[in-house]
Amino acid sequence: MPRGQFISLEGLEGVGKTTNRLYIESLLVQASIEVVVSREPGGTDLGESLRELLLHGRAGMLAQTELLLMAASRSEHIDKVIEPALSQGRWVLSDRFTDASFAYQGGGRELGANVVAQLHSLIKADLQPDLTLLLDMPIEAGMARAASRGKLDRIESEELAFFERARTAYLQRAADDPRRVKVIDAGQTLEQVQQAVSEALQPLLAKA
Ligand code: Z5A
Repeated sequence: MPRGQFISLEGLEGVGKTTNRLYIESLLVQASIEVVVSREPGGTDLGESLRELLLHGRAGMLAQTELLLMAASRSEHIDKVIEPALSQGRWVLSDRFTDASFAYQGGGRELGANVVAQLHSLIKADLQPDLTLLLDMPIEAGMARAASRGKLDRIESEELAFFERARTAYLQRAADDPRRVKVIDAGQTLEQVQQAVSEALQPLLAKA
């Protein structure tokens, strides 16, 4: 059985990840591809408990504690959900993966890319998605979209400079690996964004 394809969706607040996750899922289902849709932090029972702590726990968590908890969730997710699905020929669509730690903890929290990479090698999270869609738009515009959802969680409540550093780190990841990471202008109309998403998926769909 051929191994499944692994797609991750990334981007800052309000860029439309959930909206486009649903769209990608519908494209894959139309193509008769069996897909496991998941997310980080989360994706397993333990990962979802860690997510609760990470997003809604008390303020004052150390940056390195945040990184370690993200990594713990990721380790469980890879071992119990992603690898089994891919090896059974199913595709995996994950709402965020390793690039998010490079962006938010490496960039936003200023821990640096080397620390994130070292931790990933320690937990054997060197798995790379076959395709990463990075939805990108100016931070204030994304925040205005996200604000319409109501109360902000612990990370969403950070200052603007934090998100600027995270965005820079995301774009650096894309510049370092343009074959894998496709940057999509999320500030366009939803139809235009979906057109770009669909085009980025074509090389993978052609292999299915
Ligand atoms: N995190 C981390 O720090 N380190 C890590 O390693 C990992 C994660 C894995 C997870 O939150 C948090 O964890 C996240 C990073 C951190 N923290 N922050 N801050 P999440 O991923 O679950 O939550 P989110 O970032 O808020 O994602 P989301 O729920 O998918 O929201 P979204 O991207 O904003 O998507 P949306 O709800 O589809 O869109 C927002 C609104 O915009 C909505 O009303 C849409 O109808 C609208 N929309 C979407 N597209 C368009 C277009 N094109 N035009 C106009 N309006 C649009």
